[in-house]
Order: sequence, then structure tokens, then C-alpha cells
Amino acid sequence: MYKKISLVVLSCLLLAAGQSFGFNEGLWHMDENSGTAAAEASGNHGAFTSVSGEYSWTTPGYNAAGAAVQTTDPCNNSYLSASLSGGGITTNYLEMEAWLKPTGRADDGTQVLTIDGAGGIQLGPRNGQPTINDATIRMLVLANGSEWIESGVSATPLFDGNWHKVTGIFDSTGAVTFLQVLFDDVDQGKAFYGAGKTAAIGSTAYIGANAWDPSFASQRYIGAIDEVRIIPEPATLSLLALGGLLLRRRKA
Ligand SMILES: [Ca+2]
Repeated sequence: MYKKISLVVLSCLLLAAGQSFGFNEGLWHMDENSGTAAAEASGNHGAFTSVSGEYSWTTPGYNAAGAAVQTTDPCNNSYLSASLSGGGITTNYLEMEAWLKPTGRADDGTQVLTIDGAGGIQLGPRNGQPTINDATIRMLVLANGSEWIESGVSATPLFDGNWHKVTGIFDSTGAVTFLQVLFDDVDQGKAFYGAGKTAAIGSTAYIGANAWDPSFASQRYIGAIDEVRIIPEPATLSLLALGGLLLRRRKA
């Protein structure tokens, strides 16, 4: 009897985890290899612009085909931006993903992919630690308008000259708030906070800019970036989160 009830409960949980919420995913292949715009492929959101100046196209892209965007100078005041005009971005959950091939320094606070008003995937060591020539990564989010929360920081450098998929996950829909960063779908560090941490998320995505102040220079990611995805959907079941299991709801 109890086993049957448990199975029903588990089935309900799995159904809840798999249900559709009508997400407006953003996807940028960056295969144009010319011009100044990297178009958004789903039709939900705007293009990343402007690929010019410090930013240029490079080939091949992450999958030994297509193209990608690269930057070689971390010190000037430029970045790419895209309007998340299709909506669907919430304050409770967010998954961000990009293929990266770092080729230069990763300073403290270096930003890779962010949404205004909140953090995102951030390349570099934890705030306040010395600058290192590494490419560790964390997921960073401004919660409740004033509190910075972050995933664990990867112990694995990403600085081997190869393309790697980097994923950051934020989810505060359950009994805990959860952040995680993954390299190539392998967990690099989870962190748990109290319930109800809402992200101060706006409607512009950035590559290579601080989310809270895009004009802030000197903390630039150097390298290539490709196949960017912004996935506004819950990633976790909090009951499982409390068990410390790997919580990814979806596979890319
Ligand atoms: Ca590409």
C-alpha cells in the first residue's frame, strides 16, 4: 500500500518536473560569420549586436563547424547585447549555457554571459580573491535586489585550448534556492540558499559586460563564445536538491 502511494507521489513529482511552462528559450548559433549581428534562432528574442571593434567572427565554431564570436582585448569598454523581447524571463529560475574557448586571462569578476539586473555565468575566481590566470566559472545571481548568491566555483580550469560547454542553473521555485555550474554537463559546484530568493532579472542579455553596469570596463572575457542559450525554466525538484543529487531536469 505504502509502496503504491509512494509510486503515485513520485509519478506526480516527475510529471510536475516535466510539464510545460511555455518557456521562451533564446538560442544564438553565431554561424553568420559576417556582418554585425548574431541572430536569435527561435524567433523569440533579438540578435546579439554589434559584432565589431573588439568582437569578430572566428571559425570553426564549437562543433568543428559553423562560426563563433571572439574577443581578444579585455580592457576596452565594449560588449554585445540582445533584447529578450519575447518575454518569458522570470525572477525565480534561469538556465544559461554557452560554449566557450578561453584564450586569455580570466580576472576576478570577469563576466561572460549575463542578464541586466542579475548575474549570470561569470568567468573567473570568486570575488575578492586574487586575480589568477585561470578560467574557473561560477553562476552568480543578485537575489532580492541586494544579495549576491553564487554557485560553487569550479575546481577544473577551462583553459586547455578546447571548446567546452558551460551551464549555469538558478532555481528558487522550491523549498531551497539552488545554484549550480557545470562543464560539459559535469557538476562543478552546487550551492543552496534559503527559499524565495528572486533574481532582479531584466530584459537585456549581455556578452562580456557586468550585468549591473554594462559600461564597466576592465573585466572582460577573452576568447571565443558560441551556441548561447538562455533557458527560462525551472531546473530542479527541491526534494531531490535536499538529497544533494544532480538535479538537471533537461539534457541539452
Ligand atoms: Ca556556431
